Amino acid sequence: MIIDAEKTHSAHWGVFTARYDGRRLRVRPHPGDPDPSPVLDNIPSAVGHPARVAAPAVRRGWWERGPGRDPGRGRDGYRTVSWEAVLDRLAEETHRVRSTHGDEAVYGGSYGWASAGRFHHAQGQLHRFLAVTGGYTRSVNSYSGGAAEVLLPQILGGFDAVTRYAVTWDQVAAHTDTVLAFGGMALKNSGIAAGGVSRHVERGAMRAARDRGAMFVLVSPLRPDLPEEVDATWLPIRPGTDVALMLALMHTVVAEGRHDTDFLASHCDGWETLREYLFAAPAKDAAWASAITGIDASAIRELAWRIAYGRTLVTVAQSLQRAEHGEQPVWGGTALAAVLGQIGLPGGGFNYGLGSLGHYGRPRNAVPVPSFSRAPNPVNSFIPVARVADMLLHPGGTYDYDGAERTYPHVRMAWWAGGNPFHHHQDLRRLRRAVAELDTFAVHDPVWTATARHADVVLPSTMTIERDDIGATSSDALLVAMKQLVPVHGEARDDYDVLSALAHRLGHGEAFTEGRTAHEWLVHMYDRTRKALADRGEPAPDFEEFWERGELELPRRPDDGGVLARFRADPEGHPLPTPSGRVQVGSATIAGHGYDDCPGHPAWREPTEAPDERHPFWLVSNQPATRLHSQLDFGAHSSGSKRSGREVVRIHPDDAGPLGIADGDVVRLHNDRGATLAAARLTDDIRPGVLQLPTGAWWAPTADPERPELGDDGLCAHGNPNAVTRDRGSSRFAQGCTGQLCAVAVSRFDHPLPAVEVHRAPEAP
Ligand SMILES: Nc1nc2c(c(=O)[nH]1)N[C@H]1C(S)=C(S)[C@@H](COP(=O)(O)OP(=O)(O)OC[C@H]3O[C@@H](n4cnc5c(=O)[nH]c(N)nc54)[C@H](O)[C@@H]3O)O[C@H]1N2
Ligand SMILES: Nc1nc2c(c(=O)[nH]1)N[C@H]1C(S)=C(S)[C@@H](COP(=O)(O)OP(=O)(O)OC[C@H]3O[C@@H](n4cnc5c(=O)[nH]c(N)nc54)[C@H](O)[C@@H]3O)O[C@H]1N2
Ligand SMILES: [Mo]
Repeated sequence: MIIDAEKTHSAHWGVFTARYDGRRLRVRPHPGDPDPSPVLDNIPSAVGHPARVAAPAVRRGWWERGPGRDPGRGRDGYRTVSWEAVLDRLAEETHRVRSTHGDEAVYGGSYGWASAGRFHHAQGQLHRFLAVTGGYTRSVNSYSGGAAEVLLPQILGGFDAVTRYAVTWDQVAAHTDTVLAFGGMALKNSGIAAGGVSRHVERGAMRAARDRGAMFVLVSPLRPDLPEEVDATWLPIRPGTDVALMLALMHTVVAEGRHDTDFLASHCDGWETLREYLFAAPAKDAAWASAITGIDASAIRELAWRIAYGRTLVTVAQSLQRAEHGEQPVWGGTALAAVLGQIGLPGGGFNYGLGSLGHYGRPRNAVPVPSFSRAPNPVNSFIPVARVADMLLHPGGTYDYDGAERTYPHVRMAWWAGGNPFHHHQDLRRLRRAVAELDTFAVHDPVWTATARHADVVLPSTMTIERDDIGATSSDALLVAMKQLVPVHGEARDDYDVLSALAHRLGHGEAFTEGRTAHEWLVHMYDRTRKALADRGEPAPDFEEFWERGELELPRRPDDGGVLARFRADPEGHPLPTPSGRVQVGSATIAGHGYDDCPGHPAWREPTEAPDERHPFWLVSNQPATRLHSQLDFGAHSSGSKRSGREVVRIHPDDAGPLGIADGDVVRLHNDRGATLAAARLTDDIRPGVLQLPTGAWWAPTADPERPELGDDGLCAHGNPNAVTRDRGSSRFAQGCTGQLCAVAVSRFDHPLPAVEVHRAPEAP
């Protein structure tokens, strides 16, 4: 490894260059990035950090007593063992589970973001390993968009088609008159793109639209969800009620005869059903919605007037559907855009998730980007991803999903690489009980996350900065040579090497590696892109030249509005993939499932958990501004945003005052499920009655002095909201994650403060 040279690399939060002098790593954003993400500042702290897993580790209880149900997970100590010993034992255990209980007894859903490189992508590696060695129970959908992923193909189009490649930022800058953003389009969120992002264009595009006279309307409990520069009109809505506002906007537009009857007739299906619901008692008018949403009826009527003229774009952030009945605002936003007749127009209509992620709203590359080869999974067993604790706690239990009744498999072994369920799942104390049911839990991670601390076997992975890879995504034009920047930490190994060694022990080594080294895989993966470039007659440098240059700009397809624009122009010739081929503003298919919590048209349903006397606040647990999820939580930028080492909860002064909470106080957020500490920040940028605590502070369970009966994990000392969130599906239809919203109480914490000690390896007992 050559040190002290400037090298290219990439993270989900941006392309960068870095220089390592043998001690320190200096990181600089890519010179072509107009608005780099400050999350880059977390990277240098990772080098040699005490949170790293330095050598393979096994949980004592598992190593000494063997596999089996064990509430000691999360509580036991660890000991270091050799790679040879741990790989032998793990291969043996995998074989035992499969031969005793069948291949579906291995859970390899392994949800998570891992790192940006396309070869060393931990999930892809693990799935391939589990597939070639016999198969596994997989997961479907994501925590990000679980409700929308099941709904959108039924009502509008494929998930990628209506997030990535429909309305682009260039179109917003050039064409949109009114941007109606439900949940906003926070720059903190679009800073992140799966596979990396070379140019953060969102701020510039919004500013250009604003300079042209476009109006931005922010519907959100939090003001910073749109950048200050766009001067948005802020409608601080009560969380979880957006569909009521959407219904009232439709009602008002229709009552005044300003809906697009032609578009509804020629391009939509189910309008009669929806129309009937809008006007049936109680009429879904502005006064009705005002009582539910907390937004003035006059403001709703004024907004309905505004959006019916000119080019209007409705966006719905992913957060809205990460909640109970989360399908409804996605459907409501689609239907609203259809009523306005705007779907498929440049800069108009509906773009699901625009602004939630940096890889949305951009033209598509004209050539495929490198990706690691999948292997077919011979087992056809799956769960919707966020139902993992239900599966472990109720093997053989039944549940509804997408029109079918399904049965949970009996999983004995779970395997995780590149994800952190003890960050991302809801109700972490319940997840701990679920994981206790396993025979064996194997985790690959570079750092001692809360998940690693629940594993029986911890396999130390290299970090992305310790290996060569290729960064790419289909909606970013830059292919990046991700070069190794620093030496490998301790005994860490690439996931590929670990899984190759295990595959060999299980007799499938050749099938897993196809005889390639990691470097040979990179060349192989790059070759697909090179060939496609050559076929188009474009410059197609060979791998060595690409690597030498550090990057390659790919050609892009025209920014033509994609499937929605083609459908608008010719609904018969380019039908949508929905049951009718049209926009389903109502759906006989979904109605046919008979789910009251997701009926056959967008509808308002009361949530079954909402603030009440005991738990008077909505807690919004949104994505953190200072990191990606839980990754590099110990990094300089993430740590710098904490107060006294704890995550910050935002609270309105009118709420804090009567509770005797001052800025900087440590508070306890709690409900029946558990509690977490956080440091209070008082701000009037939040709707009263709402608290906001981002995700990602590593779970630090300890006893709660206010509720000792909960045992040793009643309180998170650090500020992880999943200590209190609810583990339940969005509806019987989609079963998406509902982590964004839950009801809590808040009080000042006047007990001695428990230390936060999770950013280092657990002590040997
Ligand atoms: N309450 C609440 N909860 C939520 C959400 C919410 O809004 N509210 N949002 C949800 C959403 S949208 C998401 S996407 C999830 C995110 O949840 P995750 O994707 O699970 O979160 P990350 O912190 O990105 O976890 C990635 C893990 O991979 C590890 N890693 C990185 N590189 C490598 C590698 O090369 N090899 C290996 N083996 N490991 C690696 C990191 O150290 C880290 O532990 O959280 C969800 N949880
Ligand atoms: N910096 C950073 N960016 C990220 C990520 C990260 O971890 N860090 N994660 C990435 C991932 S994996 C994903 S899936 C996306 C997620 O993208 P989103 O889900 O859009 O992101 P969030 O920040 O969770 O939510 C956006 C905003 O929605 C608002 N909101 C919450 N509930 C409601 C509601 O009921 N109604 C309305 N109108 N607004 C509401 C909140 O104020 C919140 O700030 O973010 C991506 N971007
Ligand atoms: Mo996500």
